[in-house]
Amino acid sequence: MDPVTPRDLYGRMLRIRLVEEKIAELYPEQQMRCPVHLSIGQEAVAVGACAALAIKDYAFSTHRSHAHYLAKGGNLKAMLGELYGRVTGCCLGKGGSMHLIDRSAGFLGAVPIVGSTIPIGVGAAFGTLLRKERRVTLVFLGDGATEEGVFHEAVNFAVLKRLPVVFVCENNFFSVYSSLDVRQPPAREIYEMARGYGLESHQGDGNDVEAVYGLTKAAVEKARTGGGPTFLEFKTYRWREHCGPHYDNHVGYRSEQEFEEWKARCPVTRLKQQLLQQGLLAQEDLDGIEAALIREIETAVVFAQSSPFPEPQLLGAHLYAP
Ligand SMILES: Cc1ncc(C[n+]2csc(CCOP(=O)(O)OP(=O)(O)O)c2C)c(N)n1
Repeated sequence: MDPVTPRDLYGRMLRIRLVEEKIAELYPEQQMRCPVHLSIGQEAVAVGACAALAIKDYAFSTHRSHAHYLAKGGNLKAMLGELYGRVTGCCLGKGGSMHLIDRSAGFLGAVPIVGSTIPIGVGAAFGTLLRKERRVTLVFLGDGATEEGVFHEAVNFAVLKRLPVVFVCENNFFSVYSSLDVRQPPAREIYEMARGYGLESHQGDGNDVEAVYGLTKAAVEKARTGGGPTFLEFKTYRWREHCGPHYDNHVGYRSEQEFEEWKARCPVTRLKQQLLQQGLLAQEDLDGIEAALIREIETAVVFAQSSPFPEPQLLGAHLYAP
């Protein structure tokens, strides 16, 4: 694996931010007909965690999949093609935003059913162990997914079989409009609950990409050398509405003050300021990185928008394994 620099981490986070802001800008045109769950504000978890993986390692995601897919190296054109429902999409345009997959990048998939990729990821890890591959599987999940039965069954099995899995829980405090206070006991931290299953478990700052990278790297190395699974909880915050391109603070499920406090801790701006202060990058470098990303995204959008829709006969294809 190549060494990862703070500059890389910054570029990867900014790329995801700009891609999702572009999606938010274009979504009201109603050409993307699938629901979209944006990770704007949460980029550090996706980037820090995936930077600790090798390409051959596996990652699994959720309904909020764009950042995970891109951070693992998923193809941007195929992602946007999928959101536009075009045949050039990673699921031939039949899946949409919540069914991203790029096997060449080890991104084995996202599924909209909350919690459902946790057992799929654990199963994939079991397969790598049986085949004696030195691959690590990383499973992204939300705080809400820890309330699903499959979470508990899958974590137990991973511990029992000492599987090479890293569970990365993005705790953004909400399941749609329901805060953690109305869903889980107040004095219980998610990572402590997971620890009860007998696996190493840590909590970290999900808006600090280097902290995420450090904790995940240690967990990945442990998994690769037969040390078994680790659970990591990263607290972070989603800026936009649960599903869609807009802001929804007016609905009343969270306060404007809370939102502003988290926005002030933007993971992208935070690393940018650090890079400038430490003299690792100058403003011209930052401008250059951003301009190149904007060009890449514009090209990918044009590619997706000008791709054909799938032919009707493709509708029934790929439903069953050959
Ligand atoms: C089994 C199941 N129950 C309910 C839903 C509806 N739903 C979609 S996303 C979501 C919230 C999940 O919250 P969390 O796992 O914390 O992820 P976040 O949206 O915060 O990223 C819910 C309840 C679903 N897709 N699947």
